[in-house]
Amino acid sequence: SVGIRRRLKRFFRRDGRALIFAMDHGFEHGPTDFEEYWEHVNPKIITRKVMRAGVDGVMMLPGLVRLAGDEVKPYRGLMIKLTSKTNLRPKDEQLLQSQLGFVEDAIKLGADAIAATVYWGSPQEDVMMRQFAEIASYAHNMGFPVVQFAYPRGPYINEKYGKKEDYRVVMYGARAAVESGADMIKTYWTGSRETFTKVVDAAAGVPVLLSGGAKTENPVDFLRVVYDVIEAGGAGAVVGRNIFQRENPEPLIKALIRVIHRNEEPEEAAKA
Ligand code: FBP
Repeated sequence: SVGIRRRLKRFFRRDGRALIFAMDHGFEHGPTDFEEYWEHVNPKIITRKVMRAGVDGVMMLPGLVRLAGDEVKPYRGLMIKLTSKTNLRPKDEQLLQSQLGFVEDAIKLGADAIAATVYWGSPQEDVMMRQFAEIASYAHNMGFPVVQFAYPRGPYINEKYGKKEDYRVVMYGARAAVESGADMIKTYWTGSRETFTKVVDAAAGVPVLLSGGAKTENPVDFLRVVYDVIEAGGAGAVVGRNIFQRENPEPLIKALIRVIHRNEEPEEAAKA
């Protein structure tokens, strides 16, 4: 629909690419993720900083949007994620993300897109698939795009493929996201440009965004991954820890923007 297309454009520049700031870690990993630079546990402070540095959009759970949503500039994308899980349970019981909010409330909070996670390959895949279908159906009917965090995960994947970042399962997750109705996909780095190209191909034109991952000590290492994502045809990145675990995230954000929107080489972008 026109509504979906218009709202998608709030995230992407004319080049079809985006840098989105992610901050659902206080729920998903726990506040310890902010201990590297504790001031950033305050969503208003970090959101103000990342907006000033020039990110294209922000992703948060509903409660943080209520606290810090005013810091997201009105012409930038606001992605509200409606599923999560805590890190308080044993790892093998964390293979399900549950719904913690509703599309209607996210729309009232100003969402431009609605996000939900599916752990493809998890023993609880069925629950998340149905949850995603319900969220997507409601959002699409209201004219809102839906983002799927399409993460292959679970014991069978580890057993058969060795790791969840194997391109065969990452591209499978991306394809499942497309076929289940996602308008944007967020997924893992597969380790090489060649394999990530296959993920992008499997997504058949639906934008694929990189899920940032743990902070790299050397920012150039992270820029290199994002550079390869772009070269592979990816649409950009959704980045949390690499941004908020630095006291001053501005230089990295500016470098990421140069890599994503100007195709600059990582070393060059880091110097500027
Ligand atoms: P990062 O850039 O910090 O990896 O953030 C992206 C993200 O998907 C967050 O939205 C989420 O909280 C976290 O990663 C989940 O990571 P994992 O599932 O690996 O624990």
